[in-house]
Amino acid sequence: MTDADTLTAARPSSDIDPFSRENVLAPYAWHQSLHDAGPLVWMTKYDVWGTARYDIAKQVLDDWETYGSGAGVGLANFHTEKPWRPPSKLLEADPPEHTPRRGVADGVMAHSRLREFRPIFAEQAKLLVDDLLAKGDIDGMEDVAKPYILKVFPDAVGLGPDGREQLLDYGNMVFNGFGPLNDTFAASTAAADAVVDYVMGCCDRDRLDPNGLGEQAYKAADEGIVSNEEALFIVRSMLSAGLDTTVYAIGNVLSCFADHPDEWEKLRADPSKARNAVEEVLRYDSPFQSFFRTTTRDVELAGQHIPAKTKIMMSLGAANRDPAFWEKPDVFDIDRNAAAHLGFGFGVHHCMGQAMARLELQALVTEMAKRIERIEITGPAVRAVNNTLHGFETLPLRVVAA
Ligand code: OVM
Repeated sequence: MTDADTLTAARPSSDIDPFSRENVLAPYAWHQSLHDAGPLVWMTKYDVWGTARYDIAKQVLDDWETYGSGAGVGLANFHTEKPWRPPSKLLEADPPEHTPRRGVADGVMAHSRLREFRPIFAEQAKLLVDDLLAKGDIDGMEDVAKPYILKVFPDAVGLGPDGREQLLDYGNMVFNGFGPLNDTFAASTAAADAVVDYVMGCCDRDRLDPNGLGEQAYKAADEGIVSNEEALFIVRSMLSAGLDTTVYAIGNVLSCFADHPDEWEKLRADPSKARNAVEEVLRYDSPFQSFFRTTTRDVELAGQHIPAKTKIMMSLGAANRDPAFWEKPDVFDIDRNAAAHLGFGFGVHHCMGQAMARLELQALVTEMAKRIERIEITGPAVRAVNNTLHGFETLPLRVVAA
């Protein structure tokens, strides 16, 4: 093909609204049509490009110079639209500004540093499973995901005990805010002022436990690696990204195993499979559904000419089931190698909290696998409505002791 051919190649387009209520509740059908429409598809509803393809999503994520984050990683284009909150100094920034901040955040959240949390999370998981087995009939969100994460993660960062449920309200807003400012977003901002005040207060150095992870970011500011304001924003990033994501992930873990009792049996037979089982859940039913980048220059991608300052949506949930990359993508199999999923993103912005998320999830899944024989769905599970996250609002379950 010559350049001229490429430039006149048909432009696949789609009128799918990835953020409509029906589509966030049930993404897999439209993922399929987006995938089938082409590698890169013009989304007429929002005037952005979109991809459901693993290779394209990864290529975009891997090239921060061409596909930047500074104009926002949601639908809003900061070149022309005002961000709804002051942008993240990690997520919504590019090198070189991003680099020292990310270095500090990586140091704080490094796996080597987090290992000390393993026995603490295991102990919390044990207490939680005691409680679940005493109850028998439970809600996967209210009784498992939320209490566990609201205990272990804010404890690790160094927050006080009061008001923590507001972290989930904040996250709900943040993740809706990566989509359009639609009814879903509006509904989540009802108590915005109080919730934002609470979260920003939590980022204050004086309020953080000196032994927690938040204080570590400020220590880097003492050393002059980042400014105090940047340290505060690193803590804000932890509190923005660290709660709802893992809460939704736990709900998806429970639903996957309730729906696939044979896979639960496999895990019970060898709880050391918890590690890969967690990755497979993140692939098969990704809590994190989509992110955007913005072109920093004119570029050719998948045969399309894309001008500078154009948004590209990467449907990570779809990429994680792309049949061109995964064998039998719609099969939930805890023995498959799921490590290459894009649920934590890829490239310079890949999830800074992934070691933490894995430790939290693995501790809980391991304890459950050792002590719970069966997880059964006992009533209608209700999916949550969120512009970016995919998970449950309610998940009625019965757990049966081994
Ligand atoms: C941040 C942030 C917020 C939400 C998600 C995220 C997935 C980062 O404030 O930096 O990464």
